[in-house]
Amino acid sequence: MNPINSTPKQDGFFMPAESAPQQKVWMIWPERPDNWRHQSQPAQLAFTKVAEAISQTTPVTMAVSEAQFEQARAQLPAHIDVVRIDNNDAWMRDVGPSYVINQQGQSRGISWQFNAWGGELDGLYSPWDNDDAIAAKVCQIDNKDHYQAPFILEGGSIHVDGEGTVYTTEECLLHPSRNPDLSKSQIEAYLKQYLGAEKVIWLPQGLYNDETNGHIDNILHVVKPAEVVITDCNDPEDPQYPISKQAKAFLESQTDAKGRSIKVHTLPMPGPLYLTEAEAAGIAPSQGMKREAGERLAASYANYLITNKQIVFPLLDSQYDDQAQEILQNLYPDYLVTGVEAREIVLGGGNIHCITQQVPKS
Ligand code: KQY
Repeated sequence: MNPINSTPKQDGFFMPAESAPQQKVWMIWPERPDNWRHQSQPAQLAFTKVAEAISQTTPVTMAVSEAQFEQARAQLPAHIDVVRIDNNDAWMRDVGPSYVINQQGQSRGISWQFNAWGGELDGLYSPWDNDDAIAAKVCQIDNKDHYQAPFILEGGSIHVDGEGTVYTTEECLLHPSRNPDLSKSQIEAYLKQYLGAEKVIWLPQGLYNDETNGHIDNILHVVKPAEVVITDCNDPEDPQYPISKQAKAFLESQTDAKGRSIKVHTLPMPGPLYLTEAEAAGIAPSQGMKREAGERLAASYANYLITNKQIVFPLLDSQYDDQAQEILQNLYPDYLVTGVEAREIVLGGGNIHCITQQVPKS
């Protein structure tokens, strides 16, 4: 199917909140030896657990390379769909389509341009052509029309409230490795056109040492319109401390697309967590990704998925997991809140929100 030659806003489409009803969730089976240790087996188990957790409320489709197809089919429960799609890594949030809907309940995908979080300047791997092609393939498999956006963006660098507000970070979207030829106001205009939005809220920075250049989805999630939750930090000596304090103060100074003040909830910061010697030893080194023992992990409970009245959140630190669960259950009182062991996912540079992409019901 050819891309549509207009923008979602021109056609009356907008990106719905993640809490809107979903038809399914897409994921990608991990297999890169320079990102996932021990031939990706521990990561494959973690992804299997995430898929199983989501499938309690929402059907899951796993995209898998030809080489890994038999392995994935054998390991995943029969009710998880498995389809062959070539890939360069396993971050469906970033390489998959973001979806928009209209008032008639139709949905369409958006294929953003993808350059592996920074291309030749700052990217994590090369080539990335298979990843760049995934969004259009996913739309084709699901029989959805799609837009081809004329600029670089990863799905994890945006959050929306479904009522006209986009949340993003300057650190990522204004990074010279993304769209150096576009000004902030040009990027903002594109976001409004493609997400069908009216207002963009630019957080200065994302989580400390996040190799995506500070994706919003690793520091903040939208609970409901005019309510967000961010990762806090209580140690003034920690580099995350000023980032979290600035984020909270900044958000509280803003109003959303409908003019409402924004209420900011907080989640504890796990750890701080670091890559261990044993973990580093299991990863095949490569140029783009820093995987040295002692490296600070960009770990955050805010990197959770909302799917059909369920929250699937990462278990990262036994000292704080229960507290995170309780906070999320209070924020989403009528939701099933499911924690999944996610150390192996954070070792790859992201978490549950980053490895999933929801398709809205249409
Ligand atoms: O969205 C994400 N957080 C993806 C992280 C990619 C890291 C690649 N190693």
